[in-house]
Amino acid sequence: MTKNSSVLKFIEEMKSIVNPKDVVWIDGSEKQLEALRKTACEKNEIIKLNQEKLPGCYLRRTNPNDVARTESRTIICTPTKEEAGPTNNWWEPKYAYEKVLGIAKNSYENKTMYVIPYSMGIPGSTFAKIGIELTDSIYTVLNMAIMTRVGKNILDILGDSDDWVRGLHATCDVDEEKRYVCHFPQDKTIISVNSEYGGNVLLGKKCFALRIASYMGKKENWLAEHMLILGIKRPGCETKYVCAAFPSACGKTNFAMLIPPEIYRKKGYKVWCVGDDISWLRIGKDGRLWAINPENGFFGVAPGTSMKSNPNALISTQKNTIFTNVVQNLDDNTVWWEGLDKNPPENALDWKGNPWNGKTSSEKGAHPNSRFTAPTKNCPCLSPEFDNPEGVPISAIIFGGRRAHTMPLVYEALSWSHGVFIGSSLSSESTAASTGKTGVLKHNPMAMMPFCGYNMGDYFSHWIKMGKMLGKNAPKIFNVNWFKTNEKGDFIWPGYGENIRVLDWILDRCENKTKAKSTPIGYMPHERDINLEESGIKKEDLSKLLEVDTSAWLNETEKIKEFYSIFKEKLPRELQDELKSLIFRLKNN
Ligand code: OXD
Ligand code: MN
Repeated sequence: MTKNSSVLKFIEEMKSIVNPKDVVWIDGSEKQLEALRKTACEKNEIIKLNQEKLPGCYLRRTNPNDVARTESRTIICTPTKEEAGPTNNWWEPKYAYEKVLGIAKNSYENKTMYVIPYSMGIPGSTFAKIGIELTDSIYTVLNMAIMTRVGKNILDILGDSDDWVRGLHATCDVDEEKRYVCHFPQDKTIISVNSEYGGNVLLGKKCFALRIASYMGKKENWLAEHMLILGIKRPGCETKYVCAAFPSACGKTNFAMLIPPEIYRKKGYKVWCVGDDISWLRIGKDGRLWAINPENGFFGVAPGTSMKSNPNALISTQKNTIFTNVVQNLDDNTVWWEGLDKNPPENALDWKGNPWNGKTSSEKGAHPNSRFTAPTKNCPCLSPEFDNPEGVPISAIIFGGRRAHTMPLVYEALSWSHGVFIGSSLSSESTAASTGKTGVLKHNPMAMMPFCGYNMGDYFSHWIKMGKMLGKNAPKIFNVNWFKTNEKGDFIWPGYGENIRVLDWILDRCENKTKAKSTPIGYMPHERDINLEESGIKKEDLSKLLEVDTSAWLNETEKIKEFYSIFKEKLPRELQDELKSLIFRLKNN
């Protein structure tokens, strides 16, 4: 399929290590993909679902030890430890290559090597970058064919260039003790062994589009971020776009596909989804910040997705979708997960494939991190700009976490560097998207902690530098928190579609249509400026949501100080100054 010598050399090298029985190039054709689906069904790697109710849909059960990203075994392999920084696992590259290639050795024996040429972003556009993933897993091929733009045309665009990201995925024995996801940013190389779970093996996603791309962005003056992109059409205004960074499973997909409440819809509000997980941001010719979603599919968390919580996501999963680790309803060969509806199947198999009765079982049927891999094109609110190779201009950047206390519903940064400070001190209660305990408060700067491919102190400096380059064109930065709770532990803010009320204020601020209140933590809305019309939200609840508790905030600054200390001299002076100024403002309020 190609004469590109760097591609052929890489494949030969990897072949000599993993030792496949044959090599198949993925050309992107429906015919080839359909044949692969058939083979995977025959080998019981995937299960064909009811094709009348769920056309083109399949189910996959992964090994129960392999259900989430393994952060503790995700490694940045740079010549020095300092380049990887204090928040990443680090291995010296020579050691890493020997170790993981040693594990992968002969692991393709009697298996086919699939070569997947793919593009992150519209093939051939300024934003786009090319990768080639080698894998022994058809499930991985089928997922990559949804999540990225795959095919022969990518090799044509690549031509003779060796500017592409190398990827080797070896399923091996799915042994969790030998599972590693290694990144070599200098070599633009990713090697993943002993997993078959999405985030560990769909190498275009977190590995390339965030870890390797963040490193490229630093060198080339752009940003690769863990951010959704959405467009908001307000009556009488042109559509404006915002990016938002939330840690995994904090409702990013729901926010990206928000449906405004009826009263807003009647007025003419509409939200368009450009992306739900990753943004690549560049300074455009006009000096503004422009963003694309480099992916082509959604790899969304299934539990909790319903016609009520996110009809756009649910509709996106009704055709040509791969479900992973959800319940299989044996009566009609469809799927189910907790939170889909109040009618769990009685005659079913749980995510491990064991008999399961949703009416009587006390166990969950779907894994909390079970997923759907769905084409973006299925999304009813997909932005008409999704395929625009230039991307969309960004008016605001929003950070947010899952915080029961302290963080108000919304506040605005005083400046770009204050916004970088807010992003860098983002923290959230942990969820099931990665292995480890849930419900623990963790720092997660820009929601990038598990995804930054280099020293996070340098990453903060890069953000500061981007702000300087953007100058007066820099978008405003905001922080939101949908998850504040009352004394009983219940969420105060209803979230979901009602979040448009906060977006409305954010856009008013971006367009200089409303004044804000100055507080020690930043600009905040006057209560009258958050429209509660037909929301059922009480005024006193809004006051609680907009409260700034000085002593809780001073306590927060202590935690930030402690977190910052890990970056030592890499912490940019601007962020130290922002922390000092915040403490000063809180003490002198
Ligand atoms: C994801 C994640 O899968 O952030 O998007 O974990
Ligand atoms: Mn994510």
